[in-house]
Amino acid sequence: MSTLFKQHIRHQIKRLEEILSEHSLDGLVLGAGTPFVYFRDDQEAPFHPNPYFTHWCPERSPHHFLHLRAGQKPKLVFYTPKDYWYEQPSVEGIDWVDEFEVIQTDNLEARWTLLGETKRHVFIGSEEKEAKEKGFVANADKVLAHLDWFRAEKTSYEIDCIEKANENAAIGHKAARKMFKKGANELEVHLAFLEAVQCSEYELPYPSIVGMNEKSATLHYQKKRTGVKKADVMLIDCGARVRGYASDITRTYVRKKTPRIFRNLLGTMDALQKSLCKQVRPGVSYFDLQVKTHRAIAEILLDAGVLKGCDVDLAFEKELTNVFYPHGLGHMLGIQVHDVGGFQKDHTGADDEQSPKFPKLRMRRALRVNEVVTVEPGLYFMPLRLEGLKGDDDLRKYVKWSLIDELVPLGGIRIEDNVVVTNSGYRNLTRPYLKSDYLV
Ligand SMILES: [Mn+2]
Repeated sequence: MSTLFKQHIRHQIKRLEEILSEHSLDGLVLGAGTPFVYFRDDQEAPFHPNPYFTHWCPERSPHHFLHLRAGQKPKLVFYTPKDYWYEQPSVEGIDWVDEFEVIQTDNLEARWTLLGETKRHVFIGSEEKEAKEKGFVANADKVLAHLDWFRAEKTSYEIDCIEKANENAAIGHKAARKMFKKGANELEVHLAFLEAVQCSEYELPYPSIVGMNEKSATLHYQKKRTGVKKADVMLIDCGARVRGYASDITRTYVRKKTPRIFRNLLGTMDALQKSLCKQVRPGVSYFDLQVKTHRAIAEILLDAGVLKGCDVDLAFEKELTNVFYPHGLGHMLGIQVHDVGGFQKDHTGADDEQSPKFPKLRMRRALRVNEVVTVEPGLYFMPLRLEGLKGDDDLRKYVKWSLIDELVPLGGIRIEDNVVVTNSGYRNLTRPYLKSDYLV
C-alpha cells in the first residue's frame, strides 16, 4: 500500500503542475473542512473531510490544511487542539506521513500564517468565507472542474482502496444474507452487516439500505423495521470505506417460497446485470448502456406478462420502462459514493446535453480507462409510480394489473457491482468477493 500511495502522490503532483500552469497559479490550498454543528446545539454531525483533501491525504479529522506548490513537497498544516474532551488527532506512526512536510499547530488562526507564501493561490474547501477574508480566490469553478476530471480517473492506489472496500463490504453482505436466510428483521440484518465489517454506522460511506418486501422498492429506504421477519424479499444496498474510498454494493435475495414470478424476474435481472458489466470498456457511452438497459427491461417485463399489447420498441418509446426503472444505470465511484466527473466532457467542465428521457442518469459520457463506475440496473413495483400509469388513458392498457397487484407487496430488485474500466475492457471489483446467490 505504501508504494502505491507514493506513486499516487507522484501522479497527483504531475496533475497539480498541469493545473497550476493551465490556470496560471502558484499553488492550491486544500482545507480538510469544519464540522457541521446542529442549530442551537453543541452536537456535531459525523464529519466527512473535503474530498479534494482526501484525494491527497487519508486523514479524516477536521481543520487541517494542505499547501500544494509546483516542485515542492506537499505541506500539511496538521491541527491538533489541546482539547481534553476529545481524542487529539496525531500523525505519529502513520505510514502516509512521509509524503508530506508536516507542521503541527493547536491554533486555528495560526494555520493561515503557517501556510507561508500564498500569492496567486486558489483555496479549495468549505472554509470559503475565511479564505476570502485572507485574500484567497476560493473554489474557482474552472479549477474545480479540472480537479474533478482528474478525480474521475483513478490511480492504482485508488483502485486498490476501492477493491479493498469491496472485499470488506462483501464480508458484511455475506453475513446479511445469512441473517435473511434465518428470518431476521431489517435492523438485525443491518447490525449483522456492521458487526461483520467491524465498523460503526458513521464509518459507512453512505447510510445502509435494508428493505424487506414492499420496502425494497423504496430507492433510498432508511428505516430499519423490527416487525417484519421471514420476508419473501430483501434488498440490501451497503458499502464499506477504506482510506476514504467507498464501495457501493447492492444485492437482492428471495426464498424458495417467494412467488415464482418474482424469483424469475430476479434471475433475469441478475443475468442482465452481468451482461451489462461485460459491456463496460473504454469509449463506451453510459448513455447508450442506459438505453440498452431500458430495452432489456422492456423485454423482461413483456416475457413475464407484466407488459402486454406492445413490443420492446413501443414500450421504450412510450417510456413504460421508466415507471419500473426510474434511476440511472450507475455513477462514478471513489471518495464520494456518487463521485465527480460523470457530467463533464473534458477538464474544462463542459457538460454533455442532459437528456429529458433520463434525468436521473448521473453519468452520460464515454468511459475512460481507470474510471470506476457502478453497474446497477433495477426493477421496482412502486405504488407511487404505478398510480400515474394507471391514471393514463393511453398507457393503462399495456399493463396486466392483476400481476401488478401480486408484485407490489414484493417490492423491487437491484443488483449493483463496482467495475473498473481497463485497457481491454473491465474488471469487476465486487464479484470476486461476492457472488449473487440470490436464492437463500
Ligand atoms: Mn450506487
